[in-house]
Amino acid sequence: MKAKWFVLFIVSVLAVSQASAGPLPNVVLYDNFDDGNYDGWSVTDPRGISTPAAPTIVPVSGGGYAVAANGFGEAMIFHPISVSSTPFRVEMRARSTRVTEVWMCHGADFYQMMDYGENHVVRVAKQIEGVGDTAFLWQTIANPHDWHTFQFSRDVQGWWSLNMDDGALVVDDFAQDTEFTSFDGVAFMLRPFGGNETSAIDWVRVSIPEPATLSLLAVGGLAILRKRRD
Ligand SMILES: [Ca+2]
Repeated sequence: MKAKWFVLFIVSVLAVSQASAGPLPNVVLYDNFDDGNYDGWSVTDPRGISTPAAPTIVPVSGGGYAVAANGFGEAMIFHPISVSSTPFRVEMRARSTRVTEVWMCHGADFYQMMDYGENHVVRVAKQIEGVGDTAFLWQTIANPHDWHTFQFSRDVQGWWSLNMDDGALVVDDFAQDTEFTSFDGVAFMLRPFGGNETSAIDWVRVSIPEPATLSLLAVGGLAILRKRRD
């Protein structure tokens, strides 16, 4: 019996660790901008078709500082990464008056994940050669101009899912796409509506999900448990 409970405990711990959205050991990029700068990022349009403005750093409630665009300007920053993986996860806390976007870049092409406050939706799309624009998701959200947390993920089979505000809105498997499996950068596009309106990103985290070994350990634990019950 002791062994049974021990195995149950291990399986439970593994299950919880698998479900956790907390810091992961395989984080590719994380920045919360609370040091008051965006060092490591450059004011660049990875498409090479515009000369974007630099975002400002603004203090935000509950989040220290955020990168933001005010007024009518369109601000953009880019951070290099080097990732080859089908599964990945992009998380951010963002606020949108018009739109805040995070891109997973493959050269000048990219996956585009948008807090699209102007249209009261979250949108995910793919752009190729600056003209192709394949939309995967157009999902209405509540309180579109407030701060929200977004988790966009793609699994090993290429299925995309959305989790907003820690499970308040979940859209599983809304598209299957593996057009890009290597990425050389992460970019933000921040577009406000004008005046004192602000579109901002408080933090971003790009990670590769836990390797399958933990899942295999959990499955192995269950198998041992089942065997002991026989
Ligand atoms: Ca922050």
